[in-house]
Parts: sequence; structure tokens; C-alpha cells
Amino acid sequence: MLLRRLTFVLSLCMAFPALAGAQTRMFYRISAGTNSAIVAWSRPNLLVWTNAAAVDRFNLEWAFDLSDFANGDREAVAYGSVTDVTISVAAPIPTTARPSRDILRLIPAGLFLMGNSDTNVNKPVESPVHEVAVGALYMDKYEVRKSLWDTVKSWAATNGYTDLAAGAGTDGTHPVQVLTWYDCVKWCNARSEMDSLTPVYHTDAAKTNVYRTGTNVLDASFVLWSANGYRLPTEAEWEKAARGGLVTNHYPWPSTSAAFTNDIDGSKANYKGSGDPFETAATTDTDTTPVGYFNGGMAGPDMANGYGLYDMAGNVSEWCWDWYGTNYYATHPTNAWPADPTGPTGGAQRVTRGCNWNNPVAALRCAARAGANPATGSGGYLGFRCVRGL
Ligand SMILES: [Ca+2]
Ligand SMILES: [Ca+2]
Ligand SMILES: [Ca+2]
Repeated sequence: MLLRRLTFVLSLCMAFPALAGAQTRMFYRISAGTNSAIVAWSRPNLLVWTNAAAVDRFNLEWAFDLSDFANGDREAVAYGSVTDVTISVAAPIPTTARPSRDILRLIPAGLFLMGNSDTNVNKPVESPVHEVAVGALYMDKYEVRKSLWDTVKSWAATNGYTDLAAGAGTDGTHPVQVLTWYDCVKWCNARSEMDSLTPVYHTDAAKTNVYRTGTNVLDASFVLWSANGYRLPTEAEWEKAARGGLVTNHYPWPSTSAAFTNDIDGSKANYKGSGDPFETAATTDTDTTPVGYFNGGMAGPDMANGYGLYDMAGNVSEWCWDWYGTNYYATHPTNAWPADPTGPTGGAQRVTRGCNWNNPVAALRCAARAGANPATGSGGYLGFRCVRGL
């Protein structure tokens, strides 16, 4: 309904003074159903525009390039119902340059429905469905592959990270696995420092000591959530990203059949019995596929989801930040969740999502939840991918 009313689109490029490592330009698009003109823009983030006539709907988006509006790599800033000729909104300014789209994908801010909406699936840990607001971030397009793990680990070894695990991987193109949760968060910090970004994880609430070695049970207060460095996604961030903008779908692709088994086959994801050529009869090996294997070039259609992410269903399970709480959803009032939830304050396991090459298809659903001991992990079944702030 709203989109049909939008007849006029204005794009404006904002050029910023050159700042080291900072984004130097961005574009705003205003859709307001009448001629609009930007009259003021000020730091840190105020955008003011006027409309030729009073409007009762508007939509404001930004992107790093004009072409991003067409390819979906854009961020909705604000939308609303007003009756006014002058509108002022907060408009974000990324603090870092836009990363390569082939490495990180923009996950726009907004509400999504978290949890299982399939009445044929009786999973109390996934219920009830609830609405959650999640801020904008970048997420790795692929699971962390073994070659990237090794590159960062080598840099890290001479920069204070002396006990990162070797990890395992079929070869450099496959996801890294055999990692503890602690290995992954330390590696996130190392990747941040290697890329001259601000590390996220610390060993103290004052956030003065960067977490580089040892096994520290991190409290959420040790995390510099506002930093632009790499970190594990929260469980909510992971599920929103996996859904790719779809709502009640079983999987990260269009999939709303009454029986979820009708919506998945071996051309779409790597699971137990999916029939990919990396699946061997031997039970002592690790049957991962290369990251992004289901990209249309090797086996069936391109399975990038709506945000351009691969392997959010299957291949390796992925560590998340949150402690795993089996009754965590049930303890919150439905649709009254805080924005950017970070999970229970404690527990025995950390959340793992997406499941893996050794799981049946039910476990690959976007809503499916699991956990693992953060100090031991789950061997070859479990890897991860990073997110980072804008
Ligand atoms: Ca398989
Ligand atoms: Ca095997
Ligand atoms: Ca995965």
C-alpha cells in the first residue's frame, strides 16, 4: 500500500571531508509522494527536508552508492506517517569505509519476527514467535573459511594472541571448524586489530584490556558493542540475517510449504544425506562443502539469501554470542522485547545456529536453536562467521 503511493524519489549525494578510514560519501533517497528538497544536513546525523505539499507518508533510505538502491544493499533509515512539509530525522553516518561486498553484506536495521511460526513443528525452545528490533550491521557473506582463519592467526601470533587454536578444515576453501567459542571471540579481536578496527571483547567491565589470550568467561559488560570491530552475532542478529528479509519461511529461501521437508533438497544446502560430492561414507571425516558452494556455479540455483549470505542453513553450525537458554523466549513478554537483545546473563552453553552437514533438514530451519559447551565446542560440526558495526 505504501509503495504504491510513492511517486517521487530524490537521491542526494553527501560528500564528507576525508577522514582516515572513514566513509567519504553516501546517498540518501527520499520517497514522499511529492517533490522534496533537502535543506539542511548536520553532524552528527540530522537530515531536514521540505516537501512541496504536506505528505502523510515518507520513506528515507541511505546507501553507499546509487547502484546500491537497485541491488538491495541499502539501509532504511526511517519511514513514517506525518502530515508536514518539513521533516527532520536522524540519518546515520558510517564511521568506516564501506567494506567489500564480496566479504561483508549490509544487514539493514529493523524489526523481524524471531522464532518458529510453523504450527506443525512442536519446539517449545523456539516459541513463541516474537518481534525484535535489531540494529544495522555487516555480516560475513560466508562462514569463516580455513584460509582466512590461518591468515588472521598468523598475524595474531606475533601481536599478542599466543594461544589461538589451529582449527581444522578440509582445505582453505572449506569452513574452519574444531574451535572453542573462546577461540572464535579472540580471533574476532585479532581480525579487528589486523584490519585497524576497534576490538570488541575485553576482559574487564571498564573495557581497558583487550581479550587476546586465555579462557575468560565474558560478561556482556565486557563487550564494546558500539565498536566497529568484528564480533560474533547475537542469536537475534543471526536469525534475522538468516531469514534474509523473509517472514514466516522455514529456510533462508522462499519456503512456506505446510511441511518444511518440501522446501529443501540437496541443491540448496549441505546436510546429512544431501548428496553433495563431499559427502563420504566414512564416518571419521568432516563432510563440509566449500563456503558458498551453493552459488549457482556448482550445484543447482544460487542460494544467496535476501541479504546475500550463503550457508545460513547447514554446512557448519555457527557460534553466536548468547548463552543458550532453553526457556529464554518464554520468559519474555511476546512483542515487548528490548532492542538488540544479548541473551541470558549466564548458562552452560553458548548458542549455535544453522546446524550442519551431519544434521537432518529439520535442524536447518531458520528458527532452530542449539547450544554447545563454549570451552569444548562440537568438533568438526561447528564453525562461525563474524558481524561488525558500521
Ligand atoms: Ca551433505
Ligand atoms: Ca563422511
Ligand atoms: Ca552454516
